Amino acid sequence: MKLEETFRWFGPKDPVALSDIKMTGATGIVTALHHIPNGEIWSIAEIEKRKSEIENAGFRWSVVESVPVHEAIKTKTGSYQTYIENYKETLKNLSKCNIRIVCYNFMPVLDWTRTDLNYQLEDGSMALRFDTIDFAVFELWLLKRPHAEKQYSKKHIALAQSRFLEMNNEEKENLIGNIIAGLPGAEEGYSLDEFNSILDTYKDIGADELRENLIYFLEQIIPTAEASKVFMCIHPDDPPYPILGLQRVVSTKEDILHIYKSVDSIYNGLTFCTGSFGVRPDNDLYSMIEELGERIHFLHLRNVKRDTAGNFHEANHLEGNTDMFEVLKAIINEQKRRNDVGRTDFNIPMRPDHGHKILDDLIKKTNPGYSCIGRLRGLAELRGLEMGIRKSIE
Ligand code: DNO
Repeated sequence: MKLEETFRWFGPKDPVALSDIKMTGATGIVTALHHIPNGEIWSIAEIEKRKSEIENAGFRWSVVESVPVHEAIKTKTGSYQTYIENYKETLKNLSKCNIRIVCYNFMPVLDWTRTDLNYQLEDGSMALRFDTIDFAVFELWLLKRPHAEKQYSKKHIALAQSRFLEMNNEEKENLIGNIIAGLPGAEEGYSLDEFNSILDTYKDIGADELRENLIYFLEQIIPTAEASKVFMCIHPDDPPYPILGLQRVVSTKEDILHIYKSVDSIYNGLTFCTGSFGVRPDNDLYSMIEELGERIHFLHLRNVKRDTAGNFHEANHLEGNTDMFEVLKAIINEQKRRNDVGRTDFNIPMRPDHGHKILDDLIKKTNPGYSCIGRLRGLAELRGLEMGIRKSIE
C-alpha cells in the first residue's frame, strides 16, 4: 500500500517538461486539455493524443484536473443544460480512455485566488500569499466594485486606503493581474470591465441558490459518472470563504457532508486539499479525513501559515498550521479501512500541491505555484514522512 505520487503538468506549453517530472520520482500525471474551450466536449481523439504523450514519457495519466464547470451551470442560466450534456459526454469519453478520476470545482467566476505571487520568505525563496488588505485595495479602488465597502470594517477600509495611497502604478497593475488574469488551471482570465459585469451575473445568487445549482449539476452528472465508473472529486474553495460578494459552498466539513448526502454515491467524491481547507481554523483536517475519507479520491498536500484575519501564505509542506504527520496518519488509516473492506482503490493519488520558487526556479518562468524544484522539495519531504509513518506502524 502506498499513495500514488503524482505531479501536475499543464501540457506541452508547461516550462516544466515531462522529462523534468520524471526525475522527481512521481509516477502519475495530473493534467487537463487546457486548449479546449470551457464547456466543449473533449473528444476521444484529443484525450488519446494527450494520453499517449504522457505514457510515452513513462507515466500514467492518473487524474484529470480539471474538467471545468461552465459559468452557465454555476448560475443555472442560458445554455446550462447543453453544457451539462457536454460534460457528461466528456466523462464518457474519459472513461473510454480508461481515465477515471476527475477533479473540478464550483467556485463562482474565479478559481483559486492570491494577491501576491512572489512573497519573499526569510530564506530568499518565494511563496504565494493572500492578503485581505490588498484584496480590499483591489475591490475598493481598482475594480471599484459597487457596494464592496459593505463587506469591510471601517478599520479594514482605512488600512486599505493608506496602502493604496502608497502603491505605485506597477504595484497596482500587478495586483490586478494577480487577481483577475487567472491563475494556472483557472481556464478563464478577464479584463477589469468584463470582471465587473460577470460578477453582476451573480447578484441574485446567494449561498442557497449556489448550493442548489451545484446539487442540480451533481444530480445530472453523477449517474453518468457511475455508469462510466468515473470518480468525480470536487475541490474545495480557495480561499474557503466568500470573496467579491460571491458565495462559497465548498469550504467546510458541513458543506461536503451536504454534497455527499444530496447525491449519495461513491462517485460523488472529494479532492482533499489540505491547503484550501487549512486556511480556516475551524476546519479540523484530521477529523475531516476520518469522516469524509470514504469518498476522498485525490489528495492535494500543502501547508499554509495563516493569521486570525484571514491572511495566509503558503508554507513549506511540513511546516505551517497543518500537522502533516497527523494528516498522513489519518490518510494511511483510511487506506487500511479500504483494504479491510476489500476496496482496491487504496493507492490514492496525491500530489505535492504548489511549491516555493527555490534555487533555479527563481530564474525560470513557471506557472505560479508550479515551479519544479519547489514542488520536488515538497514531494520529497512528504514521501519521506509517508515512509516513516508506514514503517513505524506496519
Ligand atoms: C490550484 C489548484 C486549483 C484546482 C482547481 C480544481 O493550484 O488547486 O486550480 O486545480 O480549483 O478544479
